[in-house]
Amino acid sequence: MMDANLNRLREGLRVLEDLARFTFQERALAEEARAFRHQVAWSREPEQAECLVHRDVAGDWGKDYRSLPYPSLKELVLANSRRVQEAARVLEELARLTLPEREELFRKVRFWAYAAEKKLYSLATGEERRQRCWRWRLYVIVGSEHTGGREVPAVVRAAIAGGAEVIQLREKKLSTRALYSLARQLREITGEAGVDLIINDRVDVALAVGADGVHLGSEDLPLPEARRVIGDKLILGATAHSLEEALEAQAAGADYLGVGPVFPTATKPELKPGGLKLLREVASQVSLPVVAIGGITAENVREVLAQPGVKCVAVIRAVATAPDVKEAAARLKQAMEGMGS
Ligand code: TZP
Ligand code: MG
Repeated sequence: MMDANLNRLREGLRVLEDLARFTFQERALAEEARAFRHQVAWSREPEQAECLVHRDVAGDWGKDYRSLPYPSLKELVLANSRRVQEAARVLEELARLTLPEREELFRKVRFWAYAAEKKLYSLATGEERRQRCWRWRLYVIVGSEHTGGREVPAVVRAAIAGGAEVIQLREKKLSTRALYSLARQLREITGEAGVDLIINDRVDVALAVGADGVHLGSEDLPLPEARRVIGDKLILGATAHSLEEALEAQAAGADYLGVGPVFPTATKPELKPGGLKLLREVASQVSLPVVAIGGITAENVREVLAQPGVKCVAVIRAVATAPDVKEAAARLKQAMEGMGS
């Protein structure tokens, strides 16, 4: 029993260590796991010899147990955190029986693994959210001020039919109730189409309608507070008008960055465009998906996607105010073909 649980403990610690080291680049966590692994490894005589004497692989029916496949990295994290916690608990109990001087070490490992599980799980869910954003190509922003007089839901349906993979609802003047009710309609439409729905500015409305995420700027809730409110599942997008803002937003926990305005835009005339240079700078210095925004059209989208690391563009007017929304989205998508990979 002791031999089996020491093996289990070391193996589980090694998986957590390598996840921290290679997948998440969390040096401190990886080094803690490594230190514990060395402390619990009875690689020295006489303990290891004693363990080996009692090892009976052929006679252990447990070797035929199989676990289920992991649907994602999260399950890999959970399974191995629990492997460590369980093995540490068994060893702690055995130590109380036969080796009281070792009990404290196993207890320490167990509590370390509870905290490591939380940290690695949160890193794994973040990775999953960002992977989702990396798949976006055409991000269409809609709001009742920019629909050319049409209903927002109709514009959204047409944008999706034309190839938008993500819709952002951006309303600056609606009452909370009106915004909520519109957001609910969009949730239904986007949900049926398998398209992501992001709500601009309003964490509460995003949560209330079960949106996929929320997009925040410098005048909205600070990103760490927003993350605390929305939890692990929702995507957190942030606006960056400069490299400094982009780096800050990344450090503060954003999952993707809306970077712009790239070109001059009548939608936000007060903002000075950062040009393709800003995009290039940001995309080369952050590891998050970058969504280029501001004045993007089917005519200039290829220049935007020619910037290394830029795969997705966000537009308001080029799609939402076009005479034929579906055709405009499809034309943009077509112009994007072969770019941004
Ligand atoms: N943020 C930076 S530019 C912009 C926003 C919301 C407006 C983009 O609108 P358009 O019509 O695609 O130029
Ligand atoms: Mg805002």
